[in-house]
Order: sequence, then structure tokens, then C-alpha cells
Amino acid sequence: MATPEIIGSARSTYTRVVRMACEEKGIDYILTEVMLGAPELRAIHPFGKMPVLRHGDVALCESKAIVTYLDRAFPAPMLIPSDPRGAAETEQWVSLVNTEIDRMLIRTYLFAYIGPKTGDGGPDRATIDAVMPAARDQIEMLDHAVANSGYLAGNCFTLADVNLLPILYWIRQMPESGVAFAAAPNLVAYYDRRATRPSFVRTIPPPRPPRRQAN
Ligand SMILES: N[C@@H](CCC(=O)N[C@@H](CS)C(=O)NCC(=O)O)C(=O)O
Repeated sequence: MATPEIIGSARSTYTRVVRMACEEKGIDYILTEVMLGAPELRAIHPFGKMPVLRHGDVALCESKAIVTYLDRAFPAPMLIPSDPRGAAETEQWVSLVNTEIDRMLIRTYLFAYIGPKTGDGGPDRATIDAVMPAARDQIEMLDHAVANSGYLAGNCFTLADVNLLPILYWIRQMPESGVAFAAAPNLVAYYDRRATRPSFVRTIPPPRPPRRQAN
């Protein structure tokens, strides 16, 4: 069988989700590192986002679709449970994280510190201050969500967890979200356990390259 090629970046949370899925399933894969908006992405993703996948004659975009494909195309362990309830709860959490939590905690809050639009002027304080009340609420909600079973969906490790962990990796490092995270005991315990998984450790993003000096 052809080796899956993940086209994206080791620093991208959504690329990391697909890489972690491969690691969990023991799939050999190639990561082709590209910049945001690269032609290799545009060739597959209509909006040029990463990651995209090439596998034989299959070309796919959107991390959830890519992982669903890999989960079914390759043998167990399965990241999406086969029972209707487990599958739906996994889907539910992937959707909540992708539509709400990623938008708030990564695209808005984190990017106010390190996003492509932050220049030499430093963090975007107005955005950070505006977003923090809702960001704190989201962190508290996640704390409740993992309190019972120690997993996001059901009683086992699924794609829902794979999809959340790369976000937690960033938000626990940042000043305001780090304080909110540290005050969420269930979420801290959840992260401390799940972050020891080889799939997580083997996909830790490399340090950020230094910004180029303006002349
Ligand atoms: N819904 C997409 C989102 C992918 C996404 O937003 N990727 C980010 C990098 S982590 C990206 O390509 N951003 C560039 C952009 O939005 O133009 C997925 O699940 O794959």
C-alpha cells in the first residue's frame, strides 16, 4: 500500500491531529512541510488550508475527513468507535472543538500573540482582553467535560482527544489561558496523562523560527 503523504506543517494544530492519528494507528507516513497558502495545499484544499493528504490516488482535505479515511483504510486501533453512540459523541466533540474552541482559543487568542498578522508591535492586547472571558468559560467547560471518564467522548481514547490535545498544548503555555488552565484540575490531570502518549510526544512542534529583522 502507498505511504500516506501529509502536506502541512509540524507547527500547525490541525496537521498535528492527522499526524497523531497516524502515530496512534502505527501508520508510516511522510510529512511534507509547506508554508501557509502553498500551491500544494491549494491543489487539494479549496481555501488553501493545511493539512491535506495524498495516498495513492486519494487526495483529501479537512482534518476530520482525512482522519476518518485513515481510520477506515488502516487496521485497528480505531480512533472513531464503531458503535453509533460512541461515533456520534466523538463527532460531536470534534465539531465543538473545531467550530468553537479552535476559533476562540487558537485563531483569536493564541494568534493575538503569535499569529501571522502580529508584527513587531507585540501582542494584540485589545483582542486578548476582549476574548479572555469567553476563553475562560471554554476552559471551564472542558474541565467539566473530562471530569468523569478522563476522556472527552465516552470511556476511551478517541479522535475527540486527538483533536483537542494539540490545542491544549498551546493554551497551557500562554499567560492568561495558562492561568485559566492551571485552575482547571480535571483538565490538568487529563492533559498530564494524555500528553505522555507517544503520538503526542513524537509530534511536539519545533520551536518557532525567529522573525526576520526589518532593514
Ligand atoms: N477545517 C480545517 C481547518 C484547517 C486550518 O485552519 N488549518 C490552519 C493551520 S492549523 C490553516 O491552514 N490556516 C491558514 C488559513 O486559514 O488560511 C481542517 O480541519 O483541516
